[in-house]
Amino acid sequence: MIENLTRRDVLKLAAAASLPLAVPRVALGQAPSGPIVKPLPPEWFVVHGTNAEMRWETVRELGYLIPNERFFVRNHTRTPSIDARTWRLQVHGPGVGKPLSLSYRDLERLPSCDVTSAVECAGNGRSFFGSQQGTPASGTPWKLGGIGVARWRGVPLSEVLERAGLRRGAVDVLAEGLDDPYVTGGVDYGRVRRPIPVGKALDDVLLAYEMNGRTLPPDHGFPVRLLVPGWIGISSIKWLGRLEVSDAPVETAWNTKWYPGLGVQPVKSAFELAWDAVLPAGRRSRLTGRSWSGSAPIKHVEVSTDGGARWRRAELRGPNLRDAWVRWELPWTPAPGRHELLARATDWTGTSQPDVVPFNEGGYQFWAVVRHPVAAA
Ligand SMILES: Nc1nc2c(c(=O)[nH]1)N[C@H]1C(S)=C(S)[C@@H](COP(=O)(O)O)O[C@H]1N2
Ligand SMILES: [Mo]
Repeated sequence: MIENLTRRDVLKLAAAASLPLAVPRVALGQAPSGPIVKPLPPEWFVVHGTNAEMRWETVRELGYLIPNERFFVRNHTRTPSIDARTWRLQVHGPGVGKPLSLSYRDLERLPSCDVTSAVECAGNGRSFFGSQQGTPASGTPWKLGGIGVARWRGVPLSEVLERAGLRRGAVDVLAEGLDDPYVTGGVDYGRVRRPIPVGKALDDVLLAYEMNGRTLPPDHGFPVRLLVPGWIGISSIKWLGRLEVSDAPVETAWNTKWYPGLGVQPVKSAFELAWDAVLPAGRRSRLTGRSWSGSAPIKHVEVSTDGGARWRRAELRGPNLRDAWVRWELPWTPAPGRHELLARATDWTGTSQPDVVPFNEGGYQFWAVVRHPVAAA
């Protein structure tokens, strides 16, 4: 438990015990100065404003799960500081007969389970609308590092909805975060929130309070976040404060102005390589990567090392879970010079990544095959 204490916890404890705050700064770590609390070493992350993208070249040494300190962060504003002792989750609205106000302890006492799932931003891959298709979309210019896979533990949302007396006529569950209201272009859009249909809410959605066996970190939604397997990241509302169950379809800026009509994430692939990585020429390298789909496990992955002329099947390795990803590898002996690597996955619904995807204003769900430049020397 002790190793999970944040600087804030330490400060609170110190204050509670009225200890002099002469604790050395190094012992506490740096005070969070930006919108993200955890350290963001440049070897691990590319920072885009309030967001931090995972570098794919660092994933090669990692296992199936992305450790909490390596997981990408997408914040509309900044990570809030929430006290779990006073925190409450309100469950209310015309879709429930018995509104609830749950404490952290209440949630801990409810039945829980583990779910291994990706969280992926709908905008992951957005920069390729510009660099690969010549039609830039505005927004965070993610390459492919706006995704991570973790093992989440928490209470199935169905358990809570059942206790709240879910009504037959319930339609949507609107989840709202406790982070600051989102203001952009001079407009205050209110707190970050987005509805999910009741069918999905009852299926596999989790009220997650643990990530990879640790207390949920502040940047990933402490004390409780929603985890919506297979769906775009914005569905998985962090710092959850409220669940409003409606008896009619709900509209918010986050399902009309942004992310309209999106739910399940498409099939995608990434190489565990730096952009413009340099490999040893004339020597056998092991190309590795991961592929994922919100619809089904991955059936096969084809790789081209010559810009798309010829394709070879990669070997799939280890777990291949729906809602998460599969790792793969393939040997390659590059000739000196520049090369373009392509990986194309097909999931078990039979859907393969296309060469080109239609443009959309938001730059969402870029799932075309990405052309990854490397050099051999
Ligand atoms: N309350 C709240 N929830 C949120 C967000 C946010 O800014 N505020 N960002 C969303 C978006 S767009 C994504 S992609 C995921 C990112 O989750 P992560 O930061 O844990 O990786 O959280 C979602 N949940
Ligand atoms: Mo996102």
